Amino acid sequence: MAHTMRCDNGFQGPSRRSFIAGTGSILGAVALGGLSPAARAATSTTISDAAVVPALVIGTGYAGCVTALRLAQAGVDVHMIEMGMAWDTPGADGKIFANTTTPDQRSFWLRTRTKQPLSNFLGFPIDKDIPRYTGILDAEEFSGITVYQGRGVGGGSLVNGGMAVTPRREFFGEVLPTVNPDEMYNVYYPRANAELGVTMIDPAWFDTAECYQYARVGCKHAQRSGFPFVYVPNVYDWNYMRQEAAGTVPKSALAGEILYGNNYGKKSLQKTYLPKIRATGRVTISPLHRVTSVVPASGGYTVTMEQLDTAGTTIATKAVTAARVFFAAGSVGTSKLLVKLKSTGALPNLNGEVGKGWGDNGNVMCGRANHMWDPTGSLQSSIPTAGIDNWAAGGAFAEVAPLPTGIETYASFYLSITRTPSRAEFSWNAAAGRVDLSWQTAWKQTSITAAKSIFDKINAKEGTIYRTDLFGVYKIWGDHLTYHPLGGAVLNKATDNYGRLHGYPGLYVMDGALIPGTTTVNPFVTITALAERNIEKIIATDL
Ligand code: FAE
Repeated sequence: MAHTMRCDNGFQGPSRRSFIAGTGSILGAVALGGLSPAARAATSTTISDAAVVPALVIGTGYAGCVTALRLAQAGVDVHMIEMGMAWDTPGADGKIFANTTTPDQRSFWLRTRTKQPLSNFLGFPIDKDIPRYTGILDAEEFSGITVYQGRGVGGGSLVNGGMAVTPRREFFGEVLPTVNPDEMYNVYYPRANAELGVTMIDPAWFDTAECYQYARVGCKHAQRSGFPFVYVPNVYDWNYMRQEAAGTVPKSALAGEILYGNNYGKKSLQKTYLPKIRATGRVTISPLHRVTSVVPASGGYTVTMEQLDTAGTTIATKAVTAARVFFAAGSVGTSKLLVKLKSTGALPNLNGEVGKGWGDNGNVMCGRANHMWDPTGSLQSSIPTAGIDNWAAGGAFAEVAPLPTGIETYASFYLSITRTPSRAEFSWNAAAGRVDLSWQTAWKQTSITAAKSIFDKINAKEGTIYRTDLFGVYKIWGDHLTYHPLGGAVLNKATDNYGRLHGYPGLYVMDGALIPGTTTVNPFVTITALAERNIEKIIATDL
């Protein structure tokens, strides 16, 4: 029998008005997806060696898509360079993306063994060998932390949970202290929510859907301990999920698809910004091209890139001239490039803030073992839609995450975003020829403490304990990773207050590297809104 509850709509998710606008924009994007032949030609070819282009965007995630769309709409021809694959062609199983329960070569970026965020189940390791391939999820290992990132046209939108959260306005000063909140909350957050198609689950359906029993159990336990429980907006198509539940369409969220891509239902950038970008006819996208260098040249900058095959081998090197270069390679990708280019003398005038101010958004995971009378369900939607908002009292916002194993686990699983003071720095390791990150595992302790402020209390109230079998043998906390890298080229420090890199006119940072380590909630709406703000200013004043 479903437990009936009322969660707060605590977040400034989309209003009814922006919901309608968002839906309209999706339909508009789909309609525009029928391209003219000229537009198709413009998007099907990759960039040529020795090309001279007005604008080059490195990366095709949220910031890269916002940048390319707005530049193209302003009449600028744009070339987007993406190290990952296009993800537009089905594999041997007829699907573009692999399932979370059966990872294969499509699942990981150039690894011969999976590196799943939950490494163990019932104490047993669950990773397995796979062929080395330019797969979709990169588990990039630095000393002390593994940073998960999406690889491919669409960036992180291909692999993420779709949780589309606007930070509470009272905490915005912690997120972007030099940005005017009025313009963000009046203009750019609504614009981002509308373009991304952000909507809220229907509470009546949440209350009864079998696939959200795990979230209802999470809600019940949180509320019994006095914690505010909130619905969290998402970009998943809820009507599609209802049809999945009814068995009338192919399953995606209800088949455990998430970390390695969703074949249906999730409105990734492939269904929002990218069709609009293609419809302009002004944008070329080059997948499997990795930028390695940017140096000043007459007419702008020489951008060097490697073209990769699906084994990750360089099959060609191209050098193009771009009048303007927009770094949108993600917090880690942009920071690594800038630190290397400054340290190796390619861009020596970048200032000393480059590489600094990097944080993990306080990510920490844990599971709780419930009593037998509190099953969480063998069918779990892979799309999280609710969380515990204890930011004001304890510095933690915990999303109730699924464990879509297909069997009853009696486990509640959480990804907490926490307030943490630790910030790391990227530096060039000349001997090894790579960029290192100064993160220390012990820095996660503040995050664990913040998360414990919620879960110790719930465990005491419910008479339950932590799961110790998910991250190793007798290990409670998933404190080895982040899904939310932020910072490394912080706004108004490494750049001016709109992302223009100091020292190099025509070079811009657009992505999560601008945000100094925290968004207090899941980050992609803020990354999208900030990019919308910055590119509007850049187009108005620099072009
Ligand atoms: P991103 O989306 O990472 O795009 C950067 C792109 O640049 C990528 O496609 C790279 O492959 C490409 N690139 C990097 N280096 C190069 C190079 N040298 N040359 C060419 N291309 C390059 O950046 N956030 C939420 O708000 N809600 C969620 O529910 C959520 N869940 C997540 C779950 C997982 C498993 C992961 C990994 C992340 C999740 N995130 C979530 C984080 C979110 O996806 C991330 O903050 C954004 O994708 C970052 O956007 P950017 O535009 O900064």
